[in-house]
Amino acid sequence: MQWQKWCIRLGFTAREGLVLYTVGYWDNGKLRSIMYRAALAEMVVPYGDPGLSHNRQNAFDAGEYGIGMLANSLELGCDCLGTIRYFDAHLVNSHGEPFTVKHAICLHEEDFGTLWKHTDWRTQKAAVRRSRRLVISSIATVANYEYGFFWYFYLDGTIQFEVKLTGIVNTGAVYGGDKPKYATLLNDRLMAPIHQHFFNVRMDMEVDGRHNSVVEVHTESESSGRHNPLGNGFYAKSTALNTEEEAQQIIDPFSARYWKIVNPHVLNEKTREPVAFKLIPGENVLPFADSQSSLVQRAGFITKHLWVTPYHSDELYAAGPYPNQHAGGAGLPEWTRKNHSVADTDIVVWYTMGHHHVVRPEDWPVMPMAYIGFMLKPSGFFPFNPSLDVPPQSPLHGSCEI
Ligand SMILES: [Cu+2]
Repeated sequence: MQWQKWCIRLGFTAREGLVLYTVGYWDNGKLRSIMYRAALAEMVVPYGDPGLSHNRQNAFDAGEYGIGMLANSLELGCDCLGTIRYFDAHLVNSHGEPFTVKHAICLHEEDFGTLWKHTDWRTQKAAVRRSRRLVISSIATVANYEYGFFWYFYLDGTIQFEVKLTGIVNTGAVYGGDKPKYATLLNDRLMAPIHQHFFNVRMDMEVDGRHNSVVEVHTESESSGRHNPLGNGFYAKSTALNTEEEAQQIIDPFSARYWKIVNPHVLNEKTREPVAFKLIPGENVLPFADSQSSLVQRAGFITKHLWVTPYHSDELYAAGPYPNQHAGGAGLPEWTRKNHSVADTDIVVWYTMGHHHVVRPEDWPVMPMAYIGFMLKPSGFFPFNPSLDVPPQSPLHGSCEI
């Protein structure tokens, strides 16, 4: 499909649900590639109650259930508003029989506030443009929970992935009237255990071509001395992540860490720096389960937020192809053991994000939507703001451009 300057192919699989292929952006008459393939690669929901009936709860919602298998048929006017294009998903059940999930994918455009604005204080003249985004979404019901998977494409070249969490929290009975340590009381008979929702998204990157590298960027304070007389200095420091081991990273919000996917062979026409997209983490957390626990052994991908691997056609799922009752160690920890080079090659970027859920009484009996996600933003991919050419709106009164 094409929308504004975006060009994207859509797919849908039983295990991953939504799959995006060949994500590109029309730039001055040339279609520039950004990602070859992107999809949810695994999910796991560890619960924190060590009690008998809860200590084995850790569903791998993608690898065990299949997010695509559980997709809802979306309803116009309920799940999505406005001008909608729906896509059906054609899948095969466990008996090998084909079936169709009608309206499994919703495609629509929505207003997203102000794209950019400036008022010239000398002349009091203002220019303003509205932001719009293309939304590609699908919602799955995994037993008690609902997960919405939303890709957003913006006019300024930004890509966003967001998971929306709703549905009914997992609960247990309360015995003896004690205040539960590992759960939130919902009423005098019912509690909801503390838990986490981990998602891993696999992105086969292709920023302006197949061979890419990854760079870690964080900000440091300048040392004191004559070169920093007023002590105000700080700067962004870049470090190339050349191997799979170096590329195993966690977020660091206090140093404003992000990661750039660069193409060392294509330079920005203004800055002469390699073109890049940056991965900006959102909310995130690490697991609290013991590193030797069955859960962490089987879901090793949750111990790091960033993984980078050289492309391999059978490496699609972060916890390995068959996580159900697996002894552990499969997937990303196994593939990266040989510490391959990930510099200037066909790379796959895997991002793990964890939503931490200390249940609130207000999450009962049905949970208001919670959100977790990340952004991919052009960072030296364009020579300047690519949304300068967005036309002004036609307002009801007056003009958006005086
Ligand atoms: Cu939850």
